[in-house]
Amino acid sequence: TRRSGNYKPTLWDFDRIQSLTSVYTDEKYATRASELVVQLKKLLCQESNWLMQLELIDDLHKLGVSYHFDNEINQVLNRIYLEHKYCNNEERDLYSTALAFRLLRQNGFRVTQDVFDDFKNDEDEFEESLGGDTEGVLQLYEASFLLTEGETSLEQARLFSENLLKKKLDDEVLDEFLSSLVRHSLELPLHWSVQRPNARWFANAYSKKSQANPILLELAKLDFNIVQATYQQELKEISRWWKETELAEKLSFARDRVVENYIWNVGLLFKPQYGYARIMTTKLFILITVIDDVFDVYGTLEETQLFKNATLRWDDEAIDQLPYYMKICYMVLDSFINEMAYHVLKEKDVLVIQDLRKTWGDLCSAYAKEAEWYHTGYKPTMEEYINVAWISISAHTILTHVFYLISNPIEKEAAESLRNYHDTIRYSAMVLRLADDLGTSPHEMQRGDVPKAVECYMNETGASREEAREHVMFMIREIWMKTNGERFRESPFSDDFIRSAADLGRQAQYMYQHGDGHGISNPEMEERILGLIFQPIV
Ligand code: F3P
Ligand code: MN
Ligand code: MN
Ligand code: MN
Ligand code: MN
Repeated sequence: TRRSGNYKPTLWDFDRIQSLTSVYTDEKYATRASELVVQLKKLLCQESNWLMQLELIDDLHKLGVSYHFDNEINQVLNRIYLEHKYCNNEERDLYSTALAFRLLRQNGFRVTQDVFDDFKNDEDEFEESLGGDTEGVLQLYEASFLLTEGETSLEQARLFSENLLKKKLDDEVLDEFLSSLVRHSLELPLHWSVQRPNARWFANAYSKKSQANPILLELAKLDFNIVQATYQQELKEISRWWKETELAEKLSFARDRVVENYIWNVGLLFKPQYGYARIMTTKLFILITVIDDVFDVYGTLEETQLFKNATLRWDDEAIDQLPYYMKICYMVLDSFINEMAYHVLKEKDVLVIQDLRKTWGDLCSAYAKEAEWYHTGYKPTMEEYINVAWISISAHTILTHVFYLISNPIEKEAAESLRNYHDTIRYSAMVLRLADDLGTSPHEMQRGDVPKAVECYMNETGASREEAREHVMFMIREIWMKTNGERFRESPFSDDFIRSAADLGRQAQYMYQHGDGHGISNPEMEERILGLIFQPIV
C-alpha cells in the first residue's frame, strides 16, 4: 500500500498568479529610484561620522537595497578598517564596537574578537553593568553570530547577551519598538537571515524609527515595489510552465508548491538581474519537491530503485522499465536539464550535461537509500543518516545549477571543486538538512519516513525530543562557525556564489522558522508570501 502525504492543494492557483499586476513596471518609478540612489551614495561617502556611516550601511542591508551600493560600502568599510576607528576611538562603546565588528566581518575583513576584551572584567566575564545598554547588548548578540571555531569569547558573548535580552523581554522593561527589534533578533539573528524576504519587515520597523532618513525610506519602499513587479512576471512564467507539464494532475500525490518554491529562490538569488537564473532554479526546486515525494510518499521500494537506475544511466532502456507516472516525471526532468545545459552551452561555451546528470544520479541514489531504510524498517545511526542525508537534501544539485547559471566565465578549478563536494557546499547542505528536519520531521514521522536527525539522535542516545531538538540546533551553530571560517580562507568560488550557498541555509531557516512553511502552509508563511509577492508597500 502506498503512503499519502495528505498535502493540501496550493493556496495560490494558476489564475490567481496570472492575474498579478503592478503599476511599478512604469519607467517613472525606476527613474525616481535611481535619483534616490545617487543622493544616498553621496550621503554615505560624504558623511564624516564613521558610526553614522556604519548605521547607514546596516540599514541598507536590512532594507534589501545594499546591492545598489556594493562599491561604496566596500570603500567605506575598507577605510574604517584601515584606520582602526572602531577600536582606537576615545569613548568606545559596546554598540559601535559590535556594529563595526559585525559589518566588517560580514564583508570579509578580519577583525579579532579581542575588540570585546575591554567590556570584560578581571574574571574574563562580560561586565554586568552593560545590561543598562540594551542597544549595545543587542549589537553584541548580533555580532556573536560571526564567530569562527575556537572563538570562545564570542560564544560567551552570545550566551551573555541572549540571557540579558530574554530577561528584558520577560520583565517587559523595553518600549514597544525596541522589544520588537529584540524579539525579531532572538528568533533569527541578522547573520542567519536572508536579505530580501526580510526587507519588508525591516521597512516597516524603519518607518517607525524616530530618526528615520526619509530618502532611505522612500528608496526602500520604491525598490521593494519595483522588484516585486519583476518577481510577479517571473512567477507568471514559471506557473505557465508548471501548468503545461501537467505534473500537478498526473502526480496528484505530490506537493503543488509553485509560489513557495519561488520564495526560496528570492532568498537564494535576490538581485533583480538574476531573473533567468531564478526562473530556472525555481523549476528545479519544483522538480526536486515532486521527485522527493515520489521517493518519500508514493513510490514502492521497487519503483524507487528503477527511478534511481534511470537517473544513473539516462538511457531509453532504463526509462522503458518505469511505470507511467515515473516516465512522465523523468521526461520533464530530462527536458529541464537539457534546456539548462543548452542555455549554458550557448551563453558560456561549456557543456555541463554530464555534471547535471551526475548530481541527479547522486541525489536519487541518496533518495533510494532512504527509501530502502524506510521500507526495511532500518534505523540508521546519526552518522549513517547524515552521510546520506546531506546529499538527499539536494543542496549539491541546487548549487550545481546555481553555479552554472550565475558564473561567467565558468572557471575550471571552481567547477572541479563543485564536482568534488567542496566544504562550501557541504556546510550549506548541512544547514539546509538540519533546518528541514527541525521543520518537517514531525509530519514525516506521522506519515511514515526514515528517522531524521532528531529521531536518530533520540534513538542513539535515549534523549527526549526536546533535548534532541536542542542538539540539532547546536549542530546548526557548529556549521555556521565553519561557514564563517571559510570566509577567511582562499576559495575557488566567486563572492556571489559563496553568498548563495550560505543564503540557501539561511533561506531554509526562514522557511522552517514557524514549522513547515514549504509543504504545509502556515499562517506566518501565507502572510510572508502575500507581503513579498502579492501586495506592494503603500
Ligand atoms: C525535497 C524537498 C524538501 C527539502 C528542501 C528542498 C527544496 C525546497 C528543493 C522541500 F521537497 O522537503 P522534504 O522535507 O520532503 O525533504 P526530505 O529530504 O526531508 O525528504
Ligand atoms: Mn526525501
Ligand atoms: Mn520528503
Ligand atoms: Mn524533511
Ligand atoms: Mn514568530
